[in-house]
Amino acid sequence: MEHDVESIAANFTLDGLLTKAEPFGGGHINDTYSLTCQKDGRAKRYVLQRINHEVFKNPPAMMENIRRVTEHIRRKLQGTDAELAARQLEVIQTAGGDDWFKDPHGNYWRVYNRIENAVTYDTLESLELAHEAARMFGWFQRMLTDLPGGPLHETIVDFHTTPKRLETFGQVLRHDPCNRVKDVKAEIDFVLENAHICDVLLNCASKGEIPIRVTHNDTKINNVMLDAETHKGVCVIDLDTVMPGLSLYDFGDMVRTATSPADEDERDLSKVTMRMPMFEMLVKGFAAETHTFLTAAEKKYLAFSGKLITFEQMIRFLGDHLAGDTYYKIHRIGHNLDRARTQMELVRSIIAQEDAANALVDSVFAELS
Ligand code: GN1
Ligand code: MG
Repeated sequence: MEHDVESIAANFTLDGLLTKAEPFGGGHINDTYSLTCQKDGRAKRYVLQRINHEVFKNPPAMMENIRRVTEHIRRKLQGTDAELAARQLEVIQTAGGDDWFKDPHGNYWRVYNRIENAVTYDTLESLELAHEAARMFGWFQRMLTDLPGGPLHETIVDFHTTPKRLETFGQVLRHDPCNRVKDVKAEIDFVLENAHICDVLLNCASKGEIPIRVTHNDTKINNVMLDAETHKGVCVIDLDTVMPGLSLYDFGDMVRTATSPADEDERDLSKVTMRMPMFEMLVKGFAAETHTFLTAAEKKYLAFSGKLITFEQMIRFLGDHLAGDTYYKIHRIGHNLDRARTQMELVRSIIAQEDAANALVDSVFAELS
């Protein structure tokens, strides 16, 4: 292992004796380890992470957000569903009472409880799973509509400010540090052709039609944990980017990650498509939890948000490819380009089905009202 995980783990108030530490998970940003402790013949597991402080510039502020959000959710659930409350993420403190530990190299670390008997999926195969996963992200937003204590910290500034993403992309395009622009003309043309969609939601927000809410902002479908046996939603994880945002960003990233049967980096683009029945389940699941508080504009742009967030992700992956793969972890040469191409294909598929998707959204909300 790259880090001295055992001595780092020793700084946290773990319950029992640490017996195992191993790399865990497939996130693109942080380094994650699974920890197993033993106490009285019983195993207790934790998740240890090194926070990528190149990406998250202020880890203590991020951890303050996460503490506020997780405590609020747990407190609310304790009154209604104590069993579910016990299966939420909890920030494990250091012996000194901090939510993070800074090692001598300047790395920030944190520990969560491991959510047991729960599973995640990178792609979804059943309609029931899609409904439940989307309901959970809607539930998460609903749980946080009354978060006390003022706005959360912006853990990454302009994270979903798509016009800014486009601007950054334009800079790397002009600079072309790795001489890769010449090989991706078709992808660049696609970005330029669709650039006009970037500011649609922000224009609505500036007119007051779409409110700023507490949102998750990284609603990859594998950030929902479902009970391993019943497949009922348990909790939402990866709270690094929970901050002020638009509800539609969360819906959009679900469309991106749950409607296609293909992985995010699939090279066979014929497999990449927005499956309308999956989209329908996402709408129904999300709407079930949110229809009471979403505004008319939020409902209107639900289908659009899938296109926007997938397009934004394409810009981010393609930009990182052109920049020389400095942001996302890659596991092969051209990995970010593969990822960008999948996003492009998915945007195309969403565009081809846009009218049907909009009609479907309307009918789902009409039924609920
Ligand atoms: C990153 O680290 P991970 O896998 O949760 C990224 C998301 C992207 C995603 C694409 C902080 O998420 O915004 O949508 O990769 N997180 C950050 O797979 O940039
Ligand atoms: Mg993440």
